[in-house]
Amino acid sequence: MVLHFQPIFEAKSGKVSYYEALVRMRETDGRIIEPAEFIPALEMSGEMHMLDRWIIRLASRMLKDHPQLNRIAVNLSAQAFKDESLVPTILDCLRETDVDPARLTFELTESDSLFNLHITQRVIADLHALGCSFSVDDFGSGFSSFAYLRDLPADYIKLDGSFIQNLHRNTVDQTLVRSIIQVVQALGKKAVAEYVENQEIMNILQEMGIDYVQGFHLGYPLPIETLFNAESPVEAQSTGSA
Ligand code: G
Ligand code: MN
Repeated sequence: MVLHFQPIFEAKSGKVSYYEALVRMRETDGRIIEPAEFIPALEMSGEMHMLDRWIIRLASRMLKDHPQLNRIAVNLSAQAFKDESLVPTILDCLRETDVDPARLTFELTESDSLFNLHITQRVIADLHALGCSFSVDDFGSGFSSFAYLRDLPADYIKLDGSFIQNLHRNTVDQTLVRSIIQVVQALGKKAVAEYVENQEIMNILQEMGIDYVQGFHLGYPLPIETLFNAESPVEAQSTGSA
């Protein structure tokens, strides 16, 4: 297992704000396998929390060894949130590495967040008490209502990529995304867009006042060895206009 890091940019300044840690499996022949191919098996066998723990430990070590990583968003599974040892594990990793908790954000998908809202609310409160932040992933893909969004003390809401991918040619998506951004910001949270795949999408999102952007147009997920060599400034991000 390896972690790849994909940059997430602050839309206004065009600067990298943080990185999402994405887990990959590396075959002995060097072939990279995407999580969709191995996570379902881990979930079915009830071993997903082992991976969650491994990722938290490795992410903390990476933060310690690579100050340039600034902050990392780590994806957690629904199982992790039901696991009583999650918060102690995080605390343990942070203590061991002496990393500032503010450098860790935890992401949970919308559907997993809402599966048991009370547990999620409690874990978010615990994470906040440690000094970490929390992000809802794939927002809009499930069945959540605005009431859930209001009651979830998340710091970041990441809009599902399916709303973003065709933003430049779908006016319905434009209307939805604009209103989600408004609601998210009215609730005092930050709006993040994933799957920004071209400059047209980027321009539309900037005009809508998005807070953070992520996607293949801006930066691919890369192993730490190549991450900082490959990064180049992204066109028109800093201008804030089309
Ligand atoms: O659905 P979810 O948010 O979990 O998707 C994360 C995956 O999406 C990662 O494995 C990453 O490689 C991939 N990804 C990241 N940026 C883009 C993008 O711009 N377009 C597409 N199609 N996939 C992306
Ligand atoms: Mn994610």
